[in-house]
Amino acid sequence: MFLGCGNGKTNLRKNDSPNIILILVDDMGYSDLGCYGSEIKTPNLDRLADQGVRFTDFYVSSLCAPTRAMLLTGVDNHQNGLGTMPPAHTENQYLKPGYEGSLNNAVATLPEVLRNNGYHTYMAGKWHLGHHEESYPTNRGFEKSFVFLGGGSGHFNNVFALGPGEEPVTFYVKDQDIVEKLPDDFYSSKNFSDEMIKYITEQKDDSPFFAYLAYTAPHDPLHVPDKYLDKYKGVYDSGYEKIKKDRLARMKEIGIVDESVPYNPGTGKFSKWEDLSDEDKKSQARKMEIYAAMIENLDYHIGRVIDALKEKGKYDNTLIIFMSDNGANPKEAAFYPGSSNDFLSKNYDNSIENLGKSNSFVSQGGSWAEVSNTPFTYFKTTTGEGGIHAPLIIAGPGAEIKNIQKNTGMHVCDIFPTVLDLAGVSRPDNYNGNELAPLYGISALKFLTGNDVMVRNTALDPLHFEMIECRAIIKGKWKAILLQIPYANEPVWQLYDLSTDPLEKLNLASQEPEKLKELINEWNEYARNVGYIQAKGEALISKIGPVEFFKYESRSN
Ligand SMILES: [Ca+2]
Repeated sequence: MFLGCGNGKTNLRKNDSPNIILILVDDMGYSDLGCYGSEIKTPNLDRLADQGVRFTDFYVSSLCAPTRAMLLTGVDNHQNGLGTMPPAHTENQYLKPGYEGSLNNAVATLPEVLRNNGYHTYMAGKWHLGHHEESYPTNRGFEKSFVFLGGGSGHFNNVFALGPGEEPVTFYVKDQDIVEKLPDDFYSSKNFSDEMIKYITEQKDDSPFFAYLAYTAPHDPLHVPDKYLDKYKGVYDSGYEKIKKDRLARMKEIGIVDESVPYNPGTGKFSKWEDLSDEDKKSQARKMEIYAAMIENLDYHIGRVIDALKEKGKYDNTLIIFMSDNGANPKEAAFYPGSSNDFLSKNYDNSIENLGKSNSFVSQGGSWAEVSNTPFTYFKTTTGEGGIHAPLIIAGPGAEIKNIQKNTGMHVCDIFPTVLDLAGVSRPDNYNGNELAPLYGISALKFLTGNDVMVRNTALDPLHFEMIECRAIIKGKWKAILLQIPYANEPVWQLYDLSTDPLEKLNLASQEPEKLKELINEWNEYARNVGYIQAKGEALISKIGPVEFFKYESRSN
């Protein structure tokens, strides 16, 4: 019997608790892995998928930091501090409870709970959950860490901000110390893996470990080491639509999507291949070549971590969870706060022959993002299926169920209680003297051990979403969704039947007004319960600037 860990000083975990590695990748679309239908070579992750379970209906937030906050706490993002993602706060949201912009004191993190129960806790990768010292990973449960604090940066050693508005949060931290200079041969996926391998292999005792490996690839800027630059040469010359069709066919062959799922022409908001000039076709194909190479490189480095576990004899007792934090990103580099096409052309060499190098800055862009999110519509930032639907693989001790699993009702908040259950550890009621917010997540243990047919029956226990004013609720086969302009023509609730229309094409709002009303009422009740604060007016950063904006944590104390 495993008791609650109370204030967490006693060691009540099982003697054979597994090691746990949580691997997160950034902005990778639903169909970008070989085992999810991609032409991109991901042999290590495909092998992992063969050994474990692949989910086809795993839901996340539409943006990086809120997903990360829910992953590490099991608590809804409006209660854990990421009610919105900095720097999107409007003045009426700024510094309000649940909108702190960093993990708040109403949550205990996975590493905090596991460490108090005898686990070693390591992190390498992107944090994005607070940039002041009190929010560093080492102050939120990690024993050792090497992290990038902000939302993104160049992947090589010339650290630069995504845009001038993100400069105050663009830096690396090793444990408690700001890293002044990265090694000359630094590349994000390589060095995060190196660091994690070091933590795991240098561990002196046999206690289990929890390792959070949060890669920044394939988030933009699209950067890849020289050796990988030409791995996908020519592969994307056939254009968006052909690649999308090929992926859909493979997804059907593998069994990721049903035979009945139609080809998705997309939102129509981005270019078609046939409309591009020859020069644009070349640069578009080149961008996707680099994006694909980043994912193959990522898979290679994940393989190195797995090999290190095998060499240490730890692989068999290690549970590995792999996921993406949100759908593929349609925005171009000029979108980031403070950036512009003029700023980019002054600061980067984006000539076609230089793409992928350390002094270039391009993004995947809308048309390719829609390919990455095949078969779904929409993308990162939206609550459309392409924004909140992510690949999820779980393999190792405790994951007895295998193969592709559909209709599981699995949400990112469920990872927290699932990991604790697998470790044989309970979440305390309070932590550091603070009462904790309720868990949104529910444990998938029964499902993973074959003792239940789903994680959550969403018909009885719906899933709710809100980020940057895009909203959604999924209840059984129904999904009500409210998208903002420009993703929708006007911000009104729409209704879809996901069982027959997973592409969200046929709005049933006028045919099923009662059903829609029921779902809107339930979403409103959810919003009230979690303390959602509707954004009013412009983002505050545009008024006070990034330096003032990012002082938020110290001002809230
Ligand atoms: Ca992301």
